[in-house]
Amino acid sequence: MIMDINWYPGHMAKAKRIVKESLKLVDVVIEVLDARIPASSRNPDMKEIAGQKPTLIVLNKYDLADPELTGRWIDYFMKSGFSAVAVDLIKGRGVQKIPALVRQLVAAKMASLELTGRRPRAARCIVLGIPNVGKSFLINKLTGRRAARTGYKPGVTRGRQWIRITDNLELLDTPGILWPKLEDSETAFRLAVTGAIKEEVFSLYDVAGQLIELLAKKYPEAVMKRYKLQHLPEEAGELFRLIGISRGFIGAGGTVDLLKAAQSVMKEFREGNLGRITLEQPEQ
Ligand SMILES: Nc1nc2c(ncn2[C@@H]2O[C@H](COP(=O)(O)OP(=O)(O)OP(=O)(O)O)[C@@H](O)[C@H]2O)c(=O)[nH]1
Ligand SMILES: [Mg+2]
Repeated sequence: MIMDINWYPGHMAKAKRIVKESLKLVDVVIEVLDARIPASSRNPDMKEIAGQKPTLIVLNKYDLADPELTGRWIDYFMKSGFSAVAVDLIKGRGVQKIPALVRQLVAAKMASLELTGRRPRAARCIVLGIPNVGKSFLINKLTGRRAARTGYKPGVTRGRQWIRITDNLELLDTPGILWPKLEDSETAFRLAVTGAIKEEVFSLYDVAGQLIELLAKKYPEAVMKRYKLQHLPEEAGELFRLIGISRGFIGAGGTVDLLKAAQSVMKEFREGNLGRITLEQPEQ
C-alpha cells in the first residue's frame, strides 16, 4: 500500500493554512495539474480552499500526455467553469497564452473596480499544485530571467514577493504546495507512476508491475515494439522476465534481473518513451 509519509495531518493543516493566507492576496488561482492524470493530481479540498476564486487550470507535461484526451479534459474543465490550457514547460509551449487567460478571468472584477472610481491595477495570481507537477518550472517560465521583483507590498506576509509578468499581471514568487489525495489505491498508483509520490514510500516493483500490466493491456503494440517482444503475457513478473531478457538484464547466475526491468519500465514511461499516455478520462 502506498502512503505518503510527508502528508500526515499536521503537515496538511499547515500547508492549507499557508495556501489560504496566500489566497487572500490574489485575484486568480493558477492550478497546475499533470496532464496524464488531471483528476488524480487535483487536490481533493481545492473547492473549499479556493472558494470562488477564478481559477486557471494548467495541464502541464502535455508532451507526455495523449493530445486527444488532453483536449477532452480541457473541454471538461471549461464546462465546469474553469479556464484551462495545456502546456509543455520543458519546451515552453502554451505558456505564452497564460497572461491573457488570467486577464480574462479578472476582466469583470477590474471593470467594476474602475466603475467605483478606483484605479485599474495589475491582476495578482498564485501558482498552486501538488508536488512535482511543475509549479517551479511554470514560475520560472512565466517570469523568465528578466524577472523584476516588484518589492514588498503592505499586507504581504514577510518573505513573499510579487514578480511582474506583464504590466497588468503579477505573480507571487513562491508556489502554494497542495497535498494529493491518496484515498484509493488507483489514485495512489497514478500518483506514484507519474512521480508525484516519492519512491521511498512505495514499492517500485509493485507499482511498475501494475503499470506494465496496464500498458500491455491498453497499449500492446507500443510495449511489444519498445521491448522487441513477440508476444505479451498478462502477468507482470513474466513481462519483466521477457523485457529483462530483451534488454540483457542478466545477473551472475544467468537469472534475469526483474527489478532492473521494472525500473527501466518506470523510467521509460515517465520519459514518454512508450508514447504519450494519459491514465484517466474525464467523466462523461
Ligand atoms: N516532460 C515534462 N517534464 C516536466 C514538465 N514540466 C516540468 N517537468 C518536470 O517535472 C519535474 C518537477 O518540476 P517542478 O517545477 O520542480 O515541480 P514542482 O511542482 O515545483 O515540484 P515541488 O517543488 O516538488 O512541489 C521536473 O523534473 C521537471 O523536469 C513538462 O512540461 N514536461
Ligand atoms: Mg517546486
